[in-house]
Amino acid sequence: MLIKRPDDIPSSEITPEALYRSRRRFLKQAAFAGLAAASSLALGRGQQVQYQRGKPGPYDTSEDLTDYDSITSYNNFYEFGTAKDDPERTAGSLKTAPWSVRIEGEIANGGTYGLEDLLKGQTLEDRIYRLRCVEGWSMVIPWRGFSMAKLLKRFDPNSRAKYVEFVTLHDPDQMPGQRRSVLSWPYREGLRMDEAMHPLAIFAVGLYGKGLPNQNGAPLRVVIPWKYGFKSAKSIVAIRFLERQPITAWQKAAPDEYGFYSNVNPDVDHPRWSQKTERRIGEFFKRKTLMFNGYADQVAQLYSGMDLRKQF
Ligand SMILES: Nc1nc2c(c(=O)[nH]1)N[C@H]1C(S)=C(S)[C@@H](COP(=O)(O)O)O[C@H]1N2
Ligand SMILES: [Mo]
Repeated sequence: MLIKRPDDIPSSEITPEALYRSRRRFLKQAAFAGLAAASSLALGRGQQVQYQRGKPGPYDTSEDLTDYDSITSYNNFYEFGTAKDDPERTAGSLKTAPWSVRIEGEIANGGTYGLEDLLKGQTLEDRIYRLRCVEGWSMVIPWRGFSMAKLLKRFDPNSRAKYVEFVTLHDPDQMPGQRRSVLSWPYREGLRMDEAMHPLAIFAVGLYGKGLPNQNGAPLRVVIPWKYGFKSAKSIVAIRFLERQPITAWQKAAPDEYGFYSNVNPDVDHPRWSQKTERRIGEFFKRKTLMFNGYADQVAQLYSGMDLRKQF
């Protein structure tokens, strides 16, 4: 199906969500009726985004996509400010080419690799995943990316490599939010090796069939759909293979609130709010949050025998 930018209403007028939703529905019907080509239907700011949704793959959700405008204007990327619309406004200062990534730690082939080199031999795929932010909202995003396992294996991790750490760029000139110590910079995240090797884990280089906007973590970001959104480190410049579990930026900031695992789990409340429900961006009514963000059939076995209340 052809998906158009549904939103030709200025954001200042979006507040009545029901109106917004009925407009979306209208656009879908219009697309169905073959009227979508009429460019008058897509008047909003920025360019028009067309996206051909393919036959769903084994890991794709069939849920409606969150519209492009929301995915690219409602962001968490504290390096560019803490308000949701800061990254879209200010992430233009990030220079994403040339880009290189340091690969280090418990591996045979460490070194600094250019992004083109890392992409060599990888198959780019579109994956439609849910993203659940720990703050209680969610989106459905058509990522363009490639297998994390396939890239990691290329570096030949040795038997001591039990964890992998991802490090975001640290450069306050390009990332003005780093002049304030809201978090300990650079942003760091990590996974246990078997989690990183899971087929659902990807590196993204695009969304909606196009390149990744800076505010979404260009040119390379992590996507782990069964964990809270903050596990998905943006604009990464290092991948480190470690024997010991690393300490993530959020654990360092608030160890009682953010654990290393951070699996989406409706039964483990955040100390300051419930995680039982979520608001899908673009929808009015709340939804129930699903165990492992709806990916339990695929990932629950990674955690068998663990007490997920203690290892949250
Ligand atoms: N470097 C970095 N990565 C980050 C963040 C951040 O502040 N800095 N925010 C995280 C959080 S809290 C979420 S919910 C997702 C949001 O991704 P999106 O803006 O592409 O939806 O990015 C994650 N990755
Ligand atoms: Mo988040």
